[in-house]
Amino acid sequence: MTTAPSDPEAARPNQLVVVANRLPIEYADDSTGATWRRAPGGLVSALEPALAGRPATWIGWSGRASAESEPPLPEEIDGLGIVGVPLTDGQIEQFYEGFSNGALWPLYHDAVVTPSYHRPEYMAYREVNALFAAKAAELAPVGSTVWVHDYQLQLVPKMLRDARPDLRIGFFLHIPFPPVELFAQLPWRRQILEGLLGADLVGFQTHDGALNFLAATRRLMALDPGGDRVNVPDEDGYRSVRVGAFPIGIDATSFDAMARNTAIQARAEEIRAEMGGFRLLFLGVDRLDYTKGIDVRLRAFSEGLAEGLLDPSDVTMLQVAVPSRENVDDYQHIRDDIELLVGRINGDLGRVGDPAIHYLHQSVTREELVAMYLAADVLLVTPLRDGMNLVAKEYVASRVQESGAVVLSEFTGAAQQLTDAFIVNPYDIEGLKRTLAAVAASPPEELSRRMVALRTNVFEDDVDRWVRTFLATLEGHVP
Ligand code: ADQ
Repeated sequence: MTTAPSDPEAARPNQLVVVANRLPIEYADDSTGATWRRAPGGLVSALEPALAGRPATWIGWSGRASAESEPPLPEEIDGLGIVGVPLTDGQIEQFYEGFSNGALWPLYHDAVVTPSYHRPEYMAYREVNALFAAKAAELAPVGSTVWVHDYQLQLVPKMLRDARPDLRIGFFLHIPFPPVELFAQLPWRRQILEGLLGADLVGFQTHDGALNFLAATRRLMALDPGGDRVNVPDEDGYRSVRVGAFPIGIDATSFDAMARNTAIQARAEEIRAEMGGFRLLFLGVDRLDYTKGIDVRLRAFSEGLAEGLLDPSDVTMLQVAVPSRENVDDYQHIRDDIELLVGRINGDLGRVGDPAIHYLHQSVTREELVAMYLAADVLLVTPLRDGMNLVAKEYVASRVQESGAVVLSEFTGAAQQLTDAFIVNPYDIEGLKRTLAAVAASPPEELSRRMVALRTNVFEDDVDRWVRTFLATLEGHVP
């Protein structure tokens, strides 16, 4: 069925419609009263350069259950049109916490915890995807471009194409796409593949992700992908869908500028002083998620201390874990596991006023985050699997003195690009421990050589390039 846009005369092919699970705004109830404001960071900052200069609308969920009484959503923020997709408590539980984060998230991250597949949750996923698709079909001007984001909305491209074949539809997956042997577990694998193939361009963080997807279309749908295209049968014969890797970057210049701010530099000094006398500060910064390998690095660090590979008077560690998905069982378990581990390590290896591991379970401001990046000598990024990992890139962009080191899991998308990091296998605690000791013993010139190379990469492949390349490929400016 084809639905016309509400104002079909308003053909504005230059218009960009972004469809993402979350709107780029947050609800704040502070001294100035209850209000909506722009959420800091995130996808909206990433897309900002692309949105400037062309009319754009963002369709997403506010992050609050629709039953809550609160001020209505703003119609626009900084020139960006805002359109909410209200969700009920039941939909949030089944579509978001259930299918998205209990089935798809673990499955797409190598099933590091066991995915749970529940039919009512998939039904809710389909129902909510239909709500997003209907909103985009209603609002997108004739011939315009719609960019759909991430694993929560994989059915939207096909639903939208069925309703509005005039649109140019792009999809980008921010998390890994798993090997077909794993993906094949999913009872609704065919629906997901058909959903994604509704797009003109399907983008992944890495070549491996793109290849896994193409292999799934071959194995599970008997299609015959060739190169970076797969032909999908439709009523006119077939439609060609382009598939590719578009590794996401960060706004490196803004991290660099913050790191040159004297107040933030002073705060970095203060953090080091508050943590006591040591030569090297190891830092971890993550959403508290079982994919991030937080426990792995805590174990390697503490074993390194206990075995004398690392000198306790020389090194210390700060782990910041931002609360995440706290209604999902596996996230409650990982929090308990990590906090038990931190307690044990500090009990065994700490001294009064001098814990081996400083641990914060909280979100920090961007300024404080950059101060931490500036204060830390070694960043530990040890996910068991991660689509990209922006923290690694943010740390590099903040190291304006060209010092410091990144220990980086080979199972992150970032490892494909940040090849001058110390690349580790997070499943190999012995190897990780030895790498920590090697980094601690590395001459500053060697670390600086690596950091210069890392910075070149992060500044060249920044978010602006990501957006421009994706949209140019989708809109046909790139052959
Ligand atoms: P995430 O899994 O959320 O993103 P990541 O890429 O590291 O992981 O981004 C996390 C963001 O949160 C960073 O911008 C970081 O600064 C911020 N952050 C982390 N801890 C914080 C804290 N304590 N306080 C405040 N801010 C904090 C998903 C995929 C990734 C992919 C991104 C983007 O899982 O693989 O890189 O999307 O595509």
